[in-house]
Amino acid sequence: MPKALVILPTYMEKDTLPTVLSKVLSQGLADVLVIDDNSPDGTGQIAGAWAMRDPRVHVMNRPGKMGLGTAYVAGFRWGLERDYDCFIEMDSDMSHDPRDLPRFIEEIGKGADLVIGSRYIGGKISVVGWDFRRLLLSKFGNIYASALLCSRLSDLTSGYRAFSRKALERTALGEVNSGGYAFQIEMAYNICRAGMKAKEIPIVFTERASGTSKMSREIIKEAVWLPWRLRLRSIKSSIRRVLGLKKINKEARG
Ligand SMILES: Nc1nc2c(ncn2[C@@H]2O[C@H](COP(=O)(O)OP(=O)(O)OP(=O)(O)O)[C@@H](O)[C@H]2O)c(=O)[nH]1
Ligand SMILES: [Mg+2]
Repeated sequence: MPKALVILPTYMEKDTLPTVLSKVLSQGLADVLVIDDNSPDGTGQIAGAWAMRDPRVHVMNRPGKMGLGTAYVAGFRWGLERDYDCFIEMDSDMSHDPRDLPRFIEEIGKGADLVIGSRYIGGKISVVGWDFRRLLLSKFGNIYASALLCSRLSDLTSGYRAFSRKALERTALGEVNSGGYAFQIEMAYNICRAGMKAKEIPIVFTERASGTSKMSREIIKEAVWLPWRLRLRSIKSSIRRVLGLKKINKEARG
């Protein structure tokens, strides 16, 4: 079984983090890295106290709110420097069910490079507690991004997912600079474009019971522009490749 690390980014999650930690750890399948951005509600201290009494828990404290994307990149780098083979992203607000963990780890063990926990497999919607507006935003966002990026994945923005070590080693993490949902789209796109194996498994997403969402207008705007930015980037790299080939051919002839 691959050695797994669950990465939990936290900002103001003091009410839910203890439950998430105990449910994840009770599975006995993974270590945990909490990445806290100096939450004013003391979430970082809760995580720190937990790490003192359980060697499977690690904490990275950052000086201020720096965004979900950079938190995950920092977590991936931390895990890559150690001997983990499976890196799992999970929200710390109990929206993602820790009982799904074995399925993610199993798929990575079977050779997948990216396993996405999808809320929309087979045209179904597996979300509990969202109002119609929020559902529409998520569903439309996925249709929009998939269409522009020609992706067959049903849930590009899902934040419950697992990566293989290979997937992260082959991704230029320094070039991934999205903050919110766009980060999830960008990572999935990079991995699929590199020809690595992506798989979706069904999950049920449950709206957070306490705390507040960090979703903002900026995060939505970033996700709207990202597919265009990615398309442009791939066109540029194709042009560079063609020009490079032409130059090599010319040099070979001359
Ligand atoms: N370290 C860190 N964690 C963050 C940051 N922004 C969000 N998070 C965490 O990332 C996870 C997802 O954020 P949420 O606010 O739940 O966003 P969401 O799940 O997309 O939105 P909701 O469905 O409204 O909950 C949660 O565990 C947050 O605490 C950040 O800037 N830094
Ligand atoms: Mg959430």
